[in-house]
Amino acid sequence: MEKTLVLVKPDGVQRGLIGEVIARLERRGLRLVGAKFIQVSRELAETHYAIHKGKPFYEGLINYIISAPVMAMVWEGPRAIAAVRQTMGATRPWEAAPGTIRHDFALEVGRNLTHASDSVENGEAEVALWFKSEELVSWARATDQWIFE
Ligand code: DAT
Ligand code: MG
Repeated sequence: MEKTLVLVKPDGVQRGLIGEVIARLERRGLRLVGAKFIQVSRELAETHYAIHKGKPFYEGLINYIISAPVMAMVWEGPRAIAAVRQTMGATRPWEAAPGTIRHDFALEVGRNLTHASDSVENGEAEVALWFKSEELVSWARATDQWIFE
């Protein structure tokens, strides 16, 4: 089953939107397998966003993600990467489809509330970066048979 890293970034935490994000992912049918509320170190932020190093927004992005606590989670499900990206909406909130989190709660690309892995490979790498294997819970949910085909 595909796993994806989801972050409620500092703006989402400060705005009281952790529950909103979790509710939408639960409602979609995704299964939570790990969660922790943490203050991100600069080192972790730089590793996580290494692909963006050198871009004009990089310094601002790092400073934003370490500016306050984040809610880090791992969610799983069939095609979880694509499903969660769809629920988050486009990176630029003004281009995000109505009904997505970024459409419904954000206006600026640098305050777009959430992170979600963008490929199966990156999902695996990001889950391993943010979570130790013993922090992930492998479990059967009572409703799985009604959600997973
Ligand atoms: P996403 O978060 O949708 O995966 P990304 O990986 O391209 O988007 O970029 C990571 C984050 O960096 C994004 O959520 C917000 C910020 N960002 C991206 N492009 C930006 C830009 N042009 N100006 C400011 N911030 C940007
Ligand atoms: Mg990305």
